[in-house]
Amino acid sequence: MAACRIQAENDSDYDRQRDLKAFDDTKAGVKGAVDAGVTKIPRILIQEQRTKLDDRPASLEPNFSIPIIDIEGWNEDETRRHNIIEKLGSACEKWGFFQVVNHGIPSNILEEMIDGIHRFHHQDVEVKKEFYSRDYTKKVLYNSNFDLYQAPAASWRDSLTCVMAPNPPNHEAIPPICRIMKLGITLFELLSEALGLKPNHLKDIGCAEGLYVLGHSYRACPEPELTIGTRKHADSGFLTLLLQDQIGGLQVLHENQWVNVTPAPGALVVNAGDLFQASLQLISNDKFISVHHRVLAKNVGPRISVACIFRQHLSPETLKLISPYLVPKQCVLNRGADHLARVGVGVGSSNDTLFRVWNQKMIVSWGISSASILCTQKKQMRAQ
Ligand SMILES: O=C(O)CCC(=O)C(=O)O
Repeated sequence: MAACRIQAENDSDYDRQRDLKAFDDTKAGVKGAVDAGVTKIPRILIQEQRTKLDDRPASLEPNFSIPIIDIEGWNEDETRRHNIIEKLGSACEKWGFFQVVNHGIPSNILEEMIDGIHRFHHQDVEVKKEFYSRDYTKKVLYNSNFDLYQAPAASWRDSLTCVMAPNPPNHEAIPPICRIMKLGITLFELLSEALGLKPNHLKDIGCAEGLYVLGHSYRACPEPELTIGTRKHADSGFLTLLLQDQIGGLQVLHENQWVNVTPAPGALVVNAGDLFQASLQLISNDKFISVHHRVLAKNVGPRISVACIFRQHLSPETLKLISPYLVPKQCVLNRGADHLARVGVGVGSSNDTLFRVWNQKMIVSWGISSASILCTQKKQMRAQ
């Protein structure tokens, strides 16, 4: 049935750009389509190019589940701290993902975060339209699919985006986010130690300075098998702390199998991003991995999640230098060594695929794209 619909829609005169623009112009996102009563999902949201891996069901193997790590008392007793550091290190090495419980953020704050995002998405479209934008220099904006015009298929998801640090948007401080930053700093401290570094190392190289928050809403979908909530990707930043409600749908790619990240009450899901893996490469010899994950569309919802991503936002005033770094050859080929020299990055060949940064400087916004390419190469190598 699903295959028939995809085939029938494979006609050559289909004007996808027109449909994308019409969808974007509603400024109402996926919720708008649901409110309009769609029973068949719009074509722009159909995942036509699926691979066998995309369709593989989640692993039922009982040993395959994301580690849940209790960090209560991490700062109270040396043995306990050591134990926690070992567990965090091992989770980042084997999975690139873990869930953290007893992290000190009260459950009512977590519930309030979920409710706040739900309330935002649930508002009248006329109110939300004010925020609808694709201008990513804005600190607060809402849209459906940040990559709507680039992705092979749109995802069944609307998102509110807020750049919370540095320089939070100009209104009252938001306490839950302050707590997320505090927890992030704690994790960076423990993860530094897990790598045998000084506790402040990751904080000192700037990992905890930028915070980018995405509040997603995944509506109940009439044809979940034809689309996806969030397509397979790895995060571009250093570390992501994700709060999800109890509906589920998040899956992690582990040993070539999709594994459900089953919601655990009060837990935050944590994963290392591309920038983390790449910037630690020289120090940790690829110990911590940034792995692919995705969110399935479901026929129940709305599912709400809040992704708090530690990374610099791409605005000039927040550019930051980090070092040392490796630049993938492809980036050098794409951008040109002259361009790199102009932005202060020297390159020289170290082997066939990687170019080492000579003057040990890297601009993070540049780093995000090169880190992604570097990590994609690594992921491909791991999959072979
Ligand atoms: O909604 C989720 O559970 C995951 C979202 C995600 O992967 C992202 O925002 O990058």
